[in-house]
Amino acid sequence: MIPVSDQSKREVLDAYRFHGTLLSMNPYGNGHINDTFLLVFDMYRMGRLKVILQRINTDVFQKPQELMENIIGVTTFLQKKIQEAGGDSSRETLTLIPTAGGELFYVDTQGGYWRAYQFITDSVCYERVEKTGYFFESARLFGIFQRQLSDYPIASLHEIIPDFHNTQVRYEQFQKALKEDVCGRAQTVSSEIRDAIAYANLCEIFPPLIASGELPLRVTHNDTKLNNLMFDNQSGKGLCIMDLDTVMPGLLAYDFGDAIRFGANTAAEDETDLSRVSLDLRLYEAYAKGFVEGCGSVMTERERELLPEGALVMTYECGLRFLTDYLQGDTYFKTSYPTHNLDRCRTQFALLADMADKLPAMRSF
Ligand code: ADP
Ligand code: GN1
Ligand code: MG
Repeated sequence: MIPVSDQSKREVLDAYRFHGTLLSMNPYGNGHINDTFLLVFDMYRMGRLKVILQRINTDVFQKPQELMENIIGVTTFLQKKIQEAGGDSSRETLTLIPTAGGELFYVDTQGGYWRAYQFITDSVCYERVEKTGYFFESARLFGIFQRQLSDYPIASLHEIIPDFHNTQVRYEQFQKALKEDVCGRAQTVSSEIRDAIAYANLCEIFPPLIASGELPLRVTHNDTKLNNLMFDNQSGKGLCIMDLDTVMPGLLAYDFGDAIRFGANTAAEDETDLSRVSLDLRLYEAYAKGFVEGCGSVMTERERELLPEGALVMTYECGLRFLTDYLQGDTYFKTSYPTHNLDRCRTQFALLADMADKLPAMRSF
């Protein structure tokens, strides 16, 4: 993606014609994909108002109109459900802000796609699990999200990134990147390549279960990192699920597994001291309880049994994706330094090795 230019910023601000005086517009959050900005406005006697403005990553999301159709569909559906349940839909789900012309996204003259969301007020987003109770809460909320979307018209969703969690396809993409080795990096990552090959049998777990109908495809989030949800400041309860770009048909095990991969790791996703990386079984158990409780009767017995496998497969797949991106010259994930993707890959494979040892314990919960 080309960097966001001042010209684009001016255009998008013109298009939205937000009320109030703009006090600041700064890059915000730690997402790996979109360009996110926090805008703060002085609303005269009414204090300050925050807005999230995002430029969609169109290298990753090549059909941004379809992406926005999904998001409009899902947020409208959730708003209705939340209101019917007596909730506050402006805090419990995302609300798109229209442009002055009434559109829910804006295309600048450089072809950049922009959208604006109301900032979720009185809430906090965590990059790491600070208390076990928060992790339980995040799981419960992702489970409730599942339940809320259980009657969403699945066929109306565009498959925004085909094969997003098709680990077999991710493996093929890794093999292709390895063969092409466009940056000449393959020779420096032989140990990671060995790991990628050694765990490749994980690719085979889910496809037959989907094909046989043993596991149903549901409307899943597919990117359930802890920093994709907000907690209420006052109660500490899970409040709002964000980053709806990858809402697509998927498995419950994917949503469960990706959250474990990120949140139940005793170290950060890009930790360089691998001795600090492991699966925290207490956090695993808390998440499993919260997710089962949140999903309620939506989750089948077979889906529950296969949650631990979801954690292994999602961790493996993410490691593969970081390695593939490293081999391809860091074109997909945002990185802060040259070996960032490699460091991320290493943590995922280290975590995976620990998960493989702890699989019996994970299954016992
Ligand atoms: P990415 O796809 O790049 O991960 P996200 O949609 O997850 O982008 O946004 C990045 C970060 O911005 C989130 O982790 C969160 O901290 C913050 N954020 C996004 N939307 C909102 C919102 N409506 N209110 C408050 N914070 C938000
Ligand atoms: C990306 O957008 P973000 O930072 O929430 C990625 C996820 C990965 C994750 C790894 C659309 O999530 O699939 O699991 O990075 N999102 C996309 O941290 O590829
Ligand atoms: Mg995100």
